[in-house]
Amino acid sequence: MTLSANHPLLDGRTAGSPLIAAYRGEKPSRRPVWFMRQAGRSLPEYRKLREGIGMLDSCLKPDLAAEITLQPVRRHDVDAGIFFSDIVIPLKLAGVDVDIVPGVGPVLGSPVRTAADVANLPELDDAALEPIREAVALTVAELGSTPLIGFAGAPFTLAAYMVEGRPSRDHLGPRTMMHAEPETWDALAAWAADASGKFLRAQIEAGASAGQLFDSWAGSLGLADYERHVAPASARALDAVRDLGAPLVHFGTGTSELLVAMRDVGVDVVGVDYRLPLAEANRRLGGTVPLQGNIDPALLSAPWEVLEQHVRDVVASGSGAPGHVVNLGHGVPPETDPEVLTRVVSLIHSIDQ
Ligand code: 1CP
Repeated sequence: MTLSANHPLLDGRTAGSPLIAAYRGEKPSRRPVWFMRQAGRSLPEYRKLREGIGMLDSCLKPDLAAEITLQPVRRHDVDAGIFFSDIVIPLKLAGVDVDIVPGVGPVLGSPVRTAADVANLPELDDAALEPIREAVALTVAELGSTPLIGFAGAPFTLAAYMVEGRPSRDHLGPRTMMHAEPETWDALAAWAADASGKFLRAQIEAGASAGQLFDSWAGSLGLADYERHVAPASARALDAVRDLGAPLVHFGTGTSELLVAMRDVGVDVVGVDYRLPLAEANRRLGGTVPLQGNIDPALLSAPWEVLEQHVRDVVASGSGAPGHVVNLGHGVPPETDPEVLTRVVSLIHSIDQ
């Protein structure tokens, strides 16, 4: 099935938007910007809505997820909404015992460590994705000509939580498994790819105009491991949505050495973290794809003059790429003053293209 005729990408709402034009390497009417984690704890209106409601519960209440997605778009004049959800939602909807513990992150009741654990993983039933489709439909009905970006976790980042059972720094569990038990690893990565692929497909079919695959922790891998044990599964997740024709973005942190391999899983746009100047990322990629990034989130709390110069440098560094969507080099820190984000958006829109 392809997109329905009344999808925002096909009915004239978002195809000409600055975000989609830049993602397609066309000249946008203004320089597009959005922020990873623009929804969430930096916004007082988010903290108020979330009072007394668990993170995963809030993702599964369609009216709440839609409202939280819309909050930063109304406030900041950003060029896209990012769907409010989490990379572990497809696990939860498949029936895996997972929760997001405040101050910690995703925690599994039983980590997935053996071939039997992997074989026992429940399949994600398409019908379980109904709350996601409903939330996306409510969101795009309000967004009008502003595109919604759907997302999913890449198999490595998801598997990192599944094997460790909780956030970890070095991701030793999954990195050991891919060498010690490659067949178990391949089966786990394929399971995660299929769950993420279905989650992303549900969002795009229901109205998202682009999709971003987050491989946040891929930077803990060397290039050989990435190419051999991870890239095929990431390509498999994206294979689930390619026929829909929505632009696809691939982002991870600490991935300066992986950018070419991350492009080669088959994406239209590469997200760059704050460590590598965009001009160097563009050189490594041979000028083949638009880039997204990469304001250092740490500078959001620096004096305005320092931040302004950094934003201008990022814009100048990205100007040689075939397209540039301004973003942060990772998510908005929760303690960020939201008025600073609004000011950054208006600065970016004011700089000549
Ligand atoms: O109660 C809260 O506010 C919990 C914080 C929170 C939020 C706001 C979590 C827990 N998830 C989310 C929403 C979320 N997660 C979004 C939508 C919001 C937006 O971007 O505006 C998205 C895109 C994600 C994706 C996500 N979840 C990633 C990839 C992006 C990234 O930041 O690298 C990852 C790694 C997760 C796992 C996760 N979920 C939550 C936390 C605190 C974490 C990270 C834990 C860790 O350090 O490993």
